[in-house]
Amino acid sequence: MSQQSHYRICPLCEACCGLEIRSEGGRVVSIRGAENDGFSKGFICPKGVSLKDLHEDPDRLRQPLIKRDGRFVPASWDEAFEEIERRLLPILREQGPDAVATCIGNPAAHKISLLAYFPKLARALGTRNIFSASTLDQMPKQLSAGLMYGHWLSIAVPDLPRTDLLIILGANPQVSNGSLWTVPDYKGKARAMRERGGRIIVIDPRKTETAHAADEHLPIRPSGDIFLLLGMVHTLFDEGLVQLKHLAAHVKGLDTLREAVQAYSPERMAAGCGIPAETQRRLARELAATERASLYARIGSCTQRFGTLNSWLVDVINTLTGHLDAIGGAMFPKAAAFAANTQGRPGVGKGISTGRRSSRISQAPEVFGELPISCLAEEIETPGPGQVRALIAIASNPVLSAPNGPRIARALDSLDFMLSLDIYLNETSRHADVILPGLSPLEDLHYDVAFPQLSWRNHARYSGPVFSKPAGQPKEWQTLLRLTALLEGKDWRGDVRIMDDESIASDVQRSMGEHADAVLAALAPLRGPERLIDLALRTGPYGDQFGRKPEGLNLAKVKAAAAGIDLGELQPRIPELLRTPSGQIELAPQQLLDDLLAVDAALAQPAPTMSLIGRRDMRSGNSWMHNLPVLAKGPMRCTLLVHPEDAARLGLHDGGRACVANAQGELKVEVSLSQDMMPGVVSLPHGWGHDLPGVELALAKQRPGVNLNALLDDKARDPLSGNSVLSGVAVSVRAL
Ligand SMILES: Nc1nc2c(c(=O)[nH]1)N[C@H]1C(S)=C(S)[C@@H](COP(=O)(O)OP(=O)(O)OC[C@H]3O[C@@H](n4cnc5c(=O)[nH]c(N)nc54)[C@H](O)[C@@H]3O)O[C@H]1N2
Ligand SMILES: Nc1nc2c(c(=O)[nH]1)N[C@H]1C(S)=C(S)[C@@H](COP(=O)(O)OP(=O)(O)OC[C@H]3O[C@@H](n4cnc5c(=O)[nH]c(N)nc54)[C@H](O)[C@@H]3O)O[C@H]1N2
Ligand code: SF4
Ligand SMILES: [Mo]
Repeated sequence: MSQQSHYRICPLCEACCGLEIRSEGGRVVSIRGAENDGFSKGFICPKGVSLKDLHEDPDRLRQPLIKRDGRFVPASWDEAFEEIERRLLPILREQGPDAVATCIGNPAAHKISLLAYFPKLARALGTRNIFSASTLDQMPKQLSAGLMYGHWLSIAVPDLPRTDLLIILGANPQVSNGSLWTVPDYKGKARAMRERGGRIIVIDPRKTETAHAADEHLPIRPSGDIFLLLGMVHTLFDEGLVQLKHLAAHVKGLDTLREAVQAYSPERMAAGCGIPAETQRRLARELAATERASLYARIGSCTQRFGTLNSWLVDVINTLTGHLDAIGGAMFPKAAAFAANTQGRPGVGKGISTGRRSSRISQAPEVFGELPISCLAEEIETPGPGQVRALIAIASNPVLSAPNGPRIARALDSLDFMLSLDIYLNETSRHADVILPGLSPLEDLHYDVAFPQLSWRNHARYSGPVFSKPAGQPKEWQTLLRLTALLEGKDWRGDVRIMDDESIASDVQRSMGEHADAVLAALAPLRGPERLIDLALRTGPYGDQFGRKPEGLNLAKVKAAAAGIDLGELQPRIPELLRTPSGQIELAPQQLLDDLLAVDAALAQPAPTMSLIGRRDMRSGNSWMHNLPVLAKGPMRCTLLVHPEDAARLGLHDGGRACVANAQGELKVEVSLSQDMMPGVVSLPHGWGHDLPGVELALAKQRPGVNLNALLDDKARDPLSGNSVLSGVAVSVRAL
C-alpha cells in the first residue's frame, strides 16, 4: 500500500495552521506542518499532532446515544431523532420557544458545519435563551469593536512583521498560539521582530512563556488593567502626546473622551493596578514616540468586571497614538469570505444595537443576540413563565467551562430534556437524554469563517476531508438541518439535499434579490458548506463576482491552490471598513462612558490578600483534549502555581498539596512553586475535573485534575457585555 499526502487546516486553535497529513490504508501515518502553506509556513504544535489521537480515540462517539433508565445505549440516527421529536416538541409546543435554550461552544467557531448552520437552528427555535462560550471569552472585545467601528468582528490585530514595539496585555500567545489574532508561530515571528531591533513588553500577573521571551515583563495586579489603561490614556492627553495622524478626519468624540479621563491620573491609578505612575507614563510615551507600534490585549483583559472598558481603551490608545490602521500598528484584516465589514456600502452602516431584551432573572441585557452563559443555571432553576425546561448543547461543555460548574450540573439534571451534539460523553453531555456525535475533523472539509478576519496576513485556504466519513453517519450540518426541520414541525425524515437547497435559496433570495436565480444556478454543482463558501468567496472583496471579475476568487480556484492563496500583507482600511451610523470611529460611546462611574468605586476597594488567575498549557485545549495520549503524557499540568514567598508563609512546598477555597467551594490541588507568579497571586488552569460520575474519558479520568470554575461566582460579570469574571478572584490557600 502506498502513502498518500493530504493538506489539512488544523481546527484545534485560532492559529489555523496548514498541516501535511500522510496516510496509508485509511490510517494516519504522520502529521507535520505543511511547508508549502504560505500562511503558517510549516508551523505545528503538539495539539496539531494530536489530530491522529483524536481520530483514533476509542472514546470518541461514532453513534448516537439515548439515555434509557439512567444509562446511555447506542441508537440509530432515526431512533435518536424520534426520541428528540417525542420529548422536545411537546415542550416547545406547550411552553413556548423560551422554554428551550441553546448553548454553543468553542469548537463551533472552528467548524463551518456548525457555525454556518447554527443560526438557522436558533431562528427556527425562536428562543431568547441563546448562550455561548463568547460570554466566557471575547464578548467585551466584540462589543467595544461594534460600538467603535460598527461591526463586532472589526477587530484590529498587531502587524507584527512590520512593528517595532508590541505591548501585550493579558495574553500568552506563545502558548495559546494567539487569540483574536490568528498568528501561527507567534514565537518565531516575535523572535524575528526582536532580532531586527523590535521590542516586546508583556503586562501580566505571571511572568509567562511570552514574557520570558520578551524584553520586559511588568506584573500587574489581577483586574487592575482598567486603572493602567485609564492612566495611559490620561497621560496621552496630559502630556500632549495625542497624534491622530491619518485618522484625524475619521474620529468622533475626542473632546468628550479627554474630559472623561481627566480624573484618572496615573498617580491615582497606581494603587489599583500595582504599576507605578512613572511606568504607566513611560508606556504611553513609548507608544506615542514609536513610529510603528501597537498595544494588543486578550483574554486576561476581557474576563474582568471592566472587560468592555478595557477592550475599548486598548483601541483608544492605538487610535490616539496614530497606530490604529497604520502599517506596523494595529491593523484590520480583509478576509476573502464571510466578512460583514467587506459587505454593503463602505464607510457607513447601521452600527450595532444591544439590550433589545434582557434575561428573565438577572435582567442581563442581550448582546449580539446572546444572553450571558452565567445566567443559564438560574434560567433553568427559577420557575415561572419562560423558565428553561430543555437545552440543546452544541460542542459546549459549560459544566467545566463556565463559572459555578457544579450548579450548572445540578440545573442540567433538573431539565425535562437535554440534547447534546458532542463527540464525547463528558462532564456536560452526560446530562443529556440524547447525544448526537459529529465527525472526526479528518473526515470533514475545512474552511475558516471567522479567523481570516483576524489573521496576521490575508489569505484564503480550504482543505478537504482526509478520510471518507463512516457510512451512515451524517455530517454535522446535515444533522443541524434535520434538527431545524424538526423544530419547524416539518418532516425531518425528508431528503436533506432538498433542505439544503431550500435553505440556501432563502439566503440568496434575501441577499441577491433579482439576481438570486442566476446566482443559485451558478452555485448549483455544489452542496452544503461548499456552496456557502463559493458564494461568500465570489461575492467577497477578492471575488470573481460571478464572472464580472474573471480574475477573481471562487472556491474552485482556492481548492486548486495546493495550500491556499496568499492575499498579501494587511492594508489600511479606514474609512472603508467603518459601519457606524456616523461613518466615524466612535471614540466615546455613551454606554462606555457611563460605566466609568463604577471605576471609582472599584478603586476604593482593597485588593484581596490572595487572588486566583487562570492559565493555558501548550498540551491542553480548554476542557476536552485531556483524553489524547500525545497530549496527556508528561507531568501533571493541573497544578497550583504559587510564588515561593507565599509558599513559605503558608507552609506549602513544591509537589505538596493545598486547599484553595472561597465562599463558592474548595479544591484540593498539587502545588508547584514558581518565581514567575506575582506574590499574592496563584494560578490554576481551567478545563479540568474529569472525575465526575458517568464521564467516559478513560485516559482523562486517570489524572482528572480539579475544576477551577467550581470556585468562580456565576454572578460576577461585566454588566455591559455579560462576560464572566474568570480572573482575579479572591481565595484563601492552606497547606494540606
Ligand atoms: N476559568 C476559566 N474558564 C474558562 C476560560 C478561562 O480562561 N478560565 N476560558 C474560556 C474560554 S476562552 C472558552 S472559549 C470556553 C470554552 O468553553 P466550551 O466551548 O464550553 O468548552 P470546550 O472545552 O471548548 O468544550 C467543547 C465541547 O465540544 C466538544 N467537541 C469538540 N469537538 C467537537 C466537534 O467537532 N463537534 C461537536 N459537536 N462537539 C465537539 C467537546 O467534547 C466539548 O464537550 O472556556 C472558557 N472557560
Ligand atoms: N494550548 C492552548 N491554546 C489555546 C487554548 C488552550 O486551552 N490551550 N485555548 C484557546 C482559547 S479558547 C482562547 S480564548 C485563547 C486565549 O488566548 P490568550 O488570551 O493568549 O490566553 P491565556 O494564555 O489564557 O492568556 C491570558 C493571560 O492573561 C493573564 N491574566 C490573568 N488575569 C489577568 C489580569 O487581570 N490582567 C492581565 N493583564 N492579565 C491577566 C494570565 O496570566 C494569562 O497569561 O487561547 C486559545 N489557545
Ligand atoms: S497552533 Fe493551533 S492550529 Fe496550529 S497546530 Fe497547534 S492547535 Fe493546530
Ligand atoms: Mo476561548
